[in-house]
Amino acid sequence: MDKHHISKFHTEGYLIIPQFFPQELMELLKKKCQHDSAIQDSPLTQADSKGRVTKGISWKEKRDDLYGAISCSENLVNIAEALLGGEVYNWHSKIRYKEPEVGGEVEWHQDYPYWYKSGLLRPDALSCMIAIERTNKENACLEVLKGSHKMGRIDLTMRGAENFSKDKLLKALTTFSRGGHNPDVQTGTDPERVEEAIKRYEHVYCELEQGDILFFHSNILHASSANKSKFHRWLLICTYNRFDNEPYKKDCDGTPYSTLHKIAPNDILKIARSEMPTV
Ligand SMILES: O=C(O)CCC(=O)C(=O)O
Repeated sequence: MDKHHISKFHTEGYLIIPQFFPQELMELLKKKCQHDSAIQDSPLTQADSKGRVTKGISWKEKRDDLYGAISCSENLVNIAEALLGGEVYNWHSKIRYKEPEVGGEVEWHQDYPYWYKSGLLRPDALSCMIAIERTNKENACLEVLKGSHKMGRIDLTMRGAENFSKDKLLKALTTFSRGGHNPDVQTGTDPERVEEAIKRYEHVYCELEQGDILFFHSNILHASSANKSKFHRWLLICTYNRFDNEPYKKDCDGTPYSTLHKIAPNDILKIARSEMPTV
């Protein structure tokens, strides 16, 4: 990671690093995911407006398995620290699985507005997407609007509340303004701003080969289409927050700081191999 990469990330809002993780590790990780019933039966399964689903799991706590080890990858975390300019900790991680032909769409959004509601004062957080297997335009790779992180935090708006009764609307607005979760209400990035941003910023398909990684800024506008292809799309996304940016809200959805113990590449591979008999 040199100055050029750091400055590219800050100018464009994202950075792809090819061939970061070895194929053997990615294959072992894929096997673990494929056999993980928590992913298949996940309550986090999300349906888009057409009912197409994206499966996944997410976690905030320290995990002692391969998922946890990769989130603590020494080489990866060192880059996150170089990009954010200081010590980081794992804010959360998740696996996102779009099945062939049914994987759902993700609308244009920024991540920071949600974390802002959880109590992050600054957007000093980023995500790293790890391609467990190839992801391209065909199987719904991540799309970004290059440089759109410079717009700063865009407001979230509530969706689908048009026909709510007065009482229900009041309850929804109260939860929304506090950043809490209300199952009746969906939120999204202000569509008017998104429409304008699409006209001004270059639309990039972040195609990744197996083992490539993609860092993206917490304020970059990103989305992905439905997976209409015959190919699976498996991604691990690890999110890091700067240690001095821990959320001030303790009762919300935020993760408090805890030291991240970095794990060396060989030790991650050992963990992956040791988990094999059990998957
Ligand atoms: O799964 C995807 O394609 C999108 C993931 C995403 O938008 C996110 O993690 O913020």
